[in-house]
Amino acid sequence: MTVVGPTQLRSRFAARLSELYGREVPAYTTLVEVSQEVNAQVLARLGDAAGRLGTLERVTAERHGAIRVGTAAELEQTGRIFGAAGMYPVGFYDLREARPAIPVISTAFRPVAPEELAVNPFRVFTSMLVIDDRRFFDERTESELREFLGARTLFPAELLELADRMELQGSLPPAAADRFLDLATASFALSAEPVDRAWYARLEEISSVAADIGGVTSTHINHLTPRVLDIDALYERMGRLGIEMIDRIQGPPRTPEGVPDVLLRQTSFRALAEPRRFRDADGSVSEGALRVRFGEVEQRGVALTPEGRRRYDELGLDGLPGTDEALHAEGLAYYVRNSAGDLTPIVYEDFLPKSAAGIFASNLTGEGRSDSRWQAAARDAHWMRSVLGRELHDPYALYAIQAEGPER
Ligand code: OOG
Ligand code: NI
Repeated sequence: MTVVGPTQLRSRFAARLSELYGREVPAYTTLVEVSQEVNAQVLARLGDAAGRLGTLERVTAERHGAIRVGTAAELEQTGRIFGAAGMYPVGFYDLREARPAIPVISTAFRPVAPEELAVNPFRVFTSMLVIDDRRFFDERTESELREFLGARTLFPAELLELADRMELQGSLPPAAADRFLDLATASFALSAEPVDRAWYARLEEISSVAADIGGVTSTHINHLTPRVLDIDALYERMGRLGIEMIDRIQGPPRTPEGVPDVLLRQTSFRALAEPRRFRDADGSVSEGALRVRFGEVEQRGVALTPEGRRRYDELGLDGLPGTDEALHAEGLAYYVRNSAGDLTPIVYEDFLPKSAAGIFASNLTGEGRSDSRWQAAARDAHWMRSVLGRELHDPYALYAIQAEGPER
């Protein structure tokens, strides 16, 4: 009987969630199938060069998910569950600054060591509602949200105990690992619990993201994203299959053949109407539908340095040279030199706030409402670190270590 370590737990967790989401949102399965067809074609066309941003095994298994929570305590618990699977918080994103503004702050849980990323880079973009931000929530709504969120339990105590045991001991016996996976996967399934119609509608007027988080008694995967090696080919093919995609690909434009891809390009299909049960003021329960969950796909390129990123944010791709050698020599992107002396790009493992806001926005049901006369509630990376009770990694520091090799 061999024990289960965090790496295996993460691979199995990603596979279990993928299976769950495929059952819940069948169009996701189509997206995964089309991604795999496109990846096979790119491999046939480019041969070994197709693997320059990760092996085909890595890319085929690669997923990111998104979840949304409501309180600091829920975020801390999320950190423990993902920590058990070797996924740690990286980066701080403030989507309240986006247009339209979304009342959340976010981080991404992911592996940080290159060997772990190479095996299974599963990452989960995790957002937390900022209920004391007066631009969105008045005093009464804040206190009602506090009460509603304080009364719910997202994760059973047994799951948190197993997670803590895994982090403390570095492994779990097989039966305990199975139990962890059952409980963790179930925590992210769509709940059949009726939604309070009036409460949900009230929050939805402020923001549909606020309603999705604070209007229901559980959390759920909001989307799950496979990785594709040619997102333009995928976009076109999904259109031909009759699946309505958002109107554009977010992030940098397509680069000409031979020019390195940078950062992250993403697109999604629109949230689908899913049957949900509602409870009315008189206590009666009826069937209805909500459009919340969607499918997304992404293509990843080389990670940019702070200077490369500054140029990209200011000038787009025009601000960057078109070869690996020049990107490396000018200190604009991260590479490692392999034994043959060639440059291997370091994959961008994180997210882009503008694209994230675009992904959120394309699936909002209404404009939402915010009052700019109020000050923003103060939130930053330090705040998030203290809530998580664990290190909040700086993505650039991780890429720099990867590029330079471990310090001796
Ligand atoms: C998260 C949206 C951000 C991405 O890929 O940029 C995201 C959400 O909808 O909860 O997943
Ligand atoms: Ni996403």
